[in-house]
Amino acid sequence: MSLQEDLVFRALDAFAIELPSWAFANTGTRFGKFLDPSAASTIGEKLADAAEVNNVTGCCPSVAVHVLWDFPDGVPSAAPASKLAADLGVRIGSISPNVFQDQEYKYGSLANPDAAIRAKALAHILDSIEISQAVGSRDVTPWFTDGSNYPGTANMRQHKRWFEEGLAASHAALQPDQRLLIEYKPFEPAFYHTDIADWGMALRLAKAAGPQARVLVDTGHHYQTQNIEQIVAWLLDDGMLGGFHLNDRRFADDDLTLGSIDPYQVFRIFHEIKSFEWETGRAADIAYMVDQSHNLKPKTEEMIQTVMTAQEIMSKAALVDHATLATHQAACSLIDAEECLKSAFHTDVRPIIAEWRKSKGLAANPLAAFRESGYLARVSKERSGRTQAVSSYA
Ligand code: PSV
Ligand code: MN
Repeated sequence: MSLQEDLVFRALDAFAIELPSWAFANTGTRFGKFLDPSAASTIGEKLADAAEVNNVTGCCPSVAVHVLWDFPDGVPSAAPASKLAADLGVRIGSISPNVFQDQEYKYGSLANPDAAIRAKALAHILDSIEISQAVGSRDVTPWFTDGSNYPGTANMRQHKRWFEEGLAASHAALQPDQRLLIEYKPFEPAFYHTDIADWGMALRLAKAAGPQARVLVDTGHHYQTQNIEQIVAWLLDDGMLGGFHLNDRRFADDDLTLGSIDPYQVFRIFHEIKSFEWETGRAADIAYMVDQSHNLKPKTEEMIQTVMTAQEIMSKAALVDHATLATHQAACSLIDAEECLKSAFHTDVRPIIAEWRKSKGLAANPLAAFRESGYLARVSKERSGRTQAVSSYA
């Protein structure tokens, strides 16, 4: 086996990608939804689709769920779903509480001025943590829409303190092996201020919440031109990077296919992780979750495309010659350092990945294998014609 093959094989062996249940359901924008006859409506169908992606890619062992969308009655529906997932060869992954959809949350959740609503939001997060424990899931991933739309309408310092309180109370319910991942987003749906707007705020709140809290980086939740890989580098260095919500964006939180707009940025992010691992000699404990939902592309095929892209870019990042790069950096050999990075990015890793797949008994091309399986035609027939539940806050 060549050095390149060895590096790629080891990178792929260690790279598990979590799929979001909501990617398989009908979704849309506030301008409309185009219904897909193959879209999943129930948690059972979402798990079946995710399991199909795992069957052809071999690297998606878990499925992220949104509590209200997937387990509306809590533990009673989570337990059978967990059993079904196991039967399908996957498991329930991160658990997202939902404290933004109900009418009560019009003016916020953990930072709502009404103490009763703050308590309701906390109770839902605690219920979600109970679900995570019932299904054996490690990560709880709340995302908050709290903020305000107009200057002067909210006390931002007070909001911060309410978040410190609510997240610390949530953290207190975790089992020792669990994590609370704090996600940030600069805007939408709040358009003047968002309570957890950037990685600094998420980091600050994670530290205040407790030792098992980490930051979740959703790649779509940044301003244009923001240097995401630097954020990743800092969080890694501080031991505070919990995971990713992977997607691509052109304008805002577009939820586009990973690497479809700027694959070099994804590469630079993955490179920071590989560089950290090379320097420290230990694997970074990161949950790689996809957070995308597609209104136009066929959903299951899109997930396979995303996973294949993630594997390609991670493989490229694994090929960076860290020792040589470090030498060039130390000598301030700017062109050589940059070319060293770029040569890994420009390597065509697809033949090596095909070999890795074959070594695992997988088809060399998961997308082609999925298309040949007839799964899409079968579920489209089974699922079409009935009212599609829409899993979206949009
Ligand atoms: C919000 O934009 C977000 O990124 C959060 O992670 C939610 O859980 C997810 O999208 C819902 O689609
Ligand atoms: Mn997200």
